[in-house]
Amino acid sequence: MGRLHVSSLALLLPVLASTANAASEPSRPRGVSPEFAKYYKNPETFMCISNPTITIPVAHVNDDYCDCPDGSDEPGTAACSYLSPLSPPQPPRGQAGTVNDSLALPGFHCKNKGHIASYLPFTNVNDGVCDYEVCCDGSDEYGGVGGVQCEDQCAKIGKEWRKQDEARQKSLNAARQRRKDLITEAARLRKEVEDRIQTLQAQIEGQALKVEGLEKSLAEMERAEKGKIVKGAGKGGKMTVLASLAKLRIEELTESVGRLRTERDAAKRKVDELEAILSRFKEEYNPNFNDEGVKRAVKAWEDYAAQDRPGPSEALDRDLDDILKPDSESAIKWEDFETNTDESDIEVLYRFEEYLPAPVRDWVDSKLRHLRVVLIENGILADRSTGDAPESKAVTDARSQLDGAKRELEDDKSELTKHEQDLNKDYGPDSIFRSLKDTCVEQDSGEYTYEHCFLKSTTQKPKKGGGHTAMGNFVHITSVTVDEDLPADGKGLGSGERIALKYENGQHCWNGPNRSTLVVLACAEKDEIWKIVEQEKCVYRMEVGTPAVCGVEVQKQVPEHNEL
Ligand code: MAN
Repeated sequence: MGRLHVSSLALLLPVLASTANAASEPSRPRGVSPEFAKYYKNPETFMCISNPTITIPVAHVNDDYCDCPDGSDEPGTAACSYLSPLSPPQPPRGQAGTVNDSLALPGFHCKNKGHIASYLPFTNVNDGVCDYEVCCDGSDEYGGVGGVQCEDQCAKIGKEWRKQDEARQKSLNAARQRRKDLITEAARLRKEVEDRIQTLQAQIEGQALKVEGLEKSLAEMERAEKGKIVKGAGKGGKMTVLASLAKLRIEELTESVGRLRTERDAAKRKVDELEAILSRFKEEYNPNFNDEGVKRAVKAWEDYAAQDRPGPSEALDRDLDDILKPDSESAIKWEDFETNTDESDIEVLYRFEEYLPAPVRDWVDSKLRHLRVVLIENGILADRSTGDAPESKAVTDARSQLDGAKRELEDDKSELTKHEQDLNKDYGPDSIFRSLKDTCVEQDSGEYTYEHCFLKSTTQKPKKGGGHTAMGNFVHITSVTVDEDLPADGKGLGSGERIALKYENGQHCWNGPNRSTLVVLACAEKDEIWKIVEQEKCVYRMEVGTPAVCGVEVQKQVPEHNEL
């Protein structure tokens, strides 16, 4: 709002105490707030507030001459304004000032009826300018002879302010609700992590037992393997070769049987078709035509049809089906022959127990196995299961099962560590940033579009295209003290302690540091970037609005050692 400038002559005019704008409350001199009224009650004398030993006649209050060292005798003029702090006036203090040459009063009190009372710096009192922004009632100017008459605009200004305030309150309520939702969501996400931790812990317990069991069974299998006499040097004996040749041959034969069956079925369909034609021919020909050729043909067909020609039996077809089925139960289990088949033929000969009667053979076999293992384990017999000899499929399977189980166990353990660390991470007040994590907002500024992804990164994207520049990755939550005028739309930091997010180690700046960004947050109805400043080369600061910080009391951060 513009200020009304008037002749400076008015400033020279003496101002009478308790005259303008205070008619309804004669006991309170002009410019005195209810808070300080008690100091001005005595009808005879006035004691300077901070220096009560100094007393002056009441007539000297507001006489435009500064008598008290704390300026308290001039609450309604600018006479003591040289004592004034430059700006802004201090908020009302419960207790009057005690330092001698500083003002006892926070400023000139404007009653602003119909709006909100406030203090104006004494330097602005009776200066010929109506300071409606603070004093909407115009009481800051002496309206007497030669003074400036400022009309009371509180009704209009107050109405407008209330309208805006209502909108502000509405927006603030929406922001608060959004913050509540974010907190609920954050708690849900945290619970999810806690549940996952529980599941993983149980899973890890079970998995560890499984690994233990598999280790045991592998060890047992390997031990049993050592006892097998039929281990070869790994090159494979004749049995192996024979088995693989037989497998190949059988595969070829199976393929041929399949092909032949298909051909047979096709031929049969053809014969059936031809037989149908001839049969119809016999039914339909005219025997009265004495055509010898036709008669011979009919006779030949009758002879052919009279013969008994059995077709392929269903049982045979079923057998063929079984042979051709790749997973048929009756199929030979080649793996049984392919594994462990690296025995040498000589070794087969040495399995003499196979020549013994069954009961004796079993007994001898078990004793021999045990003896072999003992001899191997005591270094008397060479361990032929080691070296380049391939191990049995059973052992390979057991090993790969064990490896798989170990891998799963390790995966679960590292996921558990990740979640446990996450629970200890700082996600801000009420863990609210847990629900905003990775949420991104963008804003154009100059030749770039800037992006901020909460707790993740900041990025600079050239509007004309081209590569993006990383401006930092999230490091920690901190706080900063700010002191800025709040714009009319409320989209700014204001003053006080604010939560800030630090992003470091972005793309290296030529002839400079790695890019970094400090994102300072203030309350807003929705997440948005308000302002981006490159404070120094490649050191950025973003001002971001978010409901996440609405109503949050921020504690001032203890400065880090290197900042002292
Ligand atoms: C780019 C941008 C700027 C930065 C310069 C430094 O142009 O990242 O913000 O100042 O590089 O060379």
